[in-house]
Amino acid sequence: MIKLLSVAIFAALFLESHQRRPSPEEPFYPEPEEPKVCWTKWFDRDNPSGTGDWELLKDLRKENTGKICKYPLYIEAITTDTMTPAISTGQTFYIYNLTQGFVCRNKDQRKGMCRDYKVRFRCLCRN
Ligand SMILES: *[C@@H]1O[C@H](CO)[C@@H](O)[C@H](O)[C@H]1NC(C)=O
Ligand SMILES: [Ca+2]
Repeated sequence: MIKLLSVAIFAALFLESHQRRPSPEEPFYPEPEEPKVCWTKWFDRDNPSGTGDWELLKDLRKENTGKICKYPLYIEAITTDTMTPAISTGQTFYIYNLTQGFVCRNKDQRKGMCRDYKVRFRCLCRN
């Protein structure tokens, strides 16, 4: 008898938990899905000793298969020695954008050569 009663109670609880519907007192909130962003590692494939420092996205992709997402959200370039942001060095850049990557040509500088830069990209994180 007690066993039967416990089975009945269990069944009642089971049904209750499976029949629950959102109600004004207890609204249903879906899990928030905020896309998280991640950085790639730093890439430094070239030195400025030739015509300049060439960190083109297409070359970086070729040399680091699968390491850079298809649609980067942001590119960041800094010097390899002092980690100075590229925009704070006063140097002139031939290319610095998301679609092509980063290039500093020596001939575009007012004096001296390009500094050595490294770049990284911001991507949506992979789950
Ligand atoms: C990236 O930079 C290159 C060189 O300045 C330019 O030709 C190209 O249009 C730029 N792309 C974007 C999306 O700004
Ligand atoms: Ca470099």
